[in-house]
Amino acid sequence: MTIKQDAIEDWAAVIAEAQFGARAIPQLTIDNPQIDLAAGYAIQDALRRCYLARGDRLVGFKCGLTSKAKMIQMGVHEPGYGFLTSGMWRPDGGVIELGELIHPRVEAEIAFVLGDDLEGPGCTLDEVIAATDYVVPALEIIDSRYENFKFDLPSVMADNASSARFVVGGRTMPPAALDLRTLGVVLEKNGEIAALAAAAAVMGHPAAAVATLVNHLAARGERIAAGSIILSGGVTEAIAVGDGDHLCARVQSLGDVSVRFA
Ligand code: OOG
Ligand code: MG
Repeated sequence: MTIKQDAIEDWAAVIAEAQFGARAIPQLTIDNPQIDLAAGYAIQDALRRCYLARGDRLVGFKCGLTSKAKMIQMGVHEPGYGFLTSGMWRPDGGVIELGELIHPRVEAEIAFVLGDDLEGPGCTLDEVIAATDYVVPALEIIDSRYENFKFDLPSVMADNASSARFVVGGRTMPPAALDLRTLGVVLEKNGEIAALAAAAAVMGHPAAAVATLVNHLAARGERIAAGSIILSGGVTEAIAVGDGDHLCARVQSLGDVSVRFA
């Protein structure tokens, strides 16, 4: 069944309103079961145009649902991808405004910043490492616009893979200087350990997740430009947060990144 572009634009407007207004909406596919994964990404593309029309800049991309812990937590067993804009970026050690979000959760991730363009198809882990200027610790604040944080893959991709805010911090390091698989990650909430993992939790190697993103974009006629930031996906389950909570990710060899919620 072909879905008309008008319908894609209408659904993107519904998602945009939920995102900018921080209002939960029913999962898109409940009333619109015809929305398949291709339509979900078409809605995400239309949503991206809404962001850019508001003056946001595209600063990079994200991989999501790339670790077993995340897949089990969300009940979705395939990775997905989203875009990151300048307006989603927050400073390390800063405050995240809860009034702008619905029911945020925090993920510890390894971020890649590209020194060279990356283009698929057939992009490999080694090509990702060669094109990466540096890796750096990141916290992603996800905030599904769907009621009860419940979704299937098409509806969450329409919602830009739950992207809301992200923070990078700690130290930058060239990836060739590290074994990214055995990199230890500790996620703390209010000074206590909330979750732990090694970065291999993400597809065996976080650069492998980035390669799948590059190949996903290639199939859509897009490449990733040098200078882009890429989140490779939460290494553990996401942690729900509320007023006053302080979240910190400590990453082996790469230092800390933290935020507070208010
Ligand atoms: C979808 C986004 C998942 C990650 O790092 O796994 C994600 C969600 O769980 O809401 O960003
Ligand atoms: Mg994430």
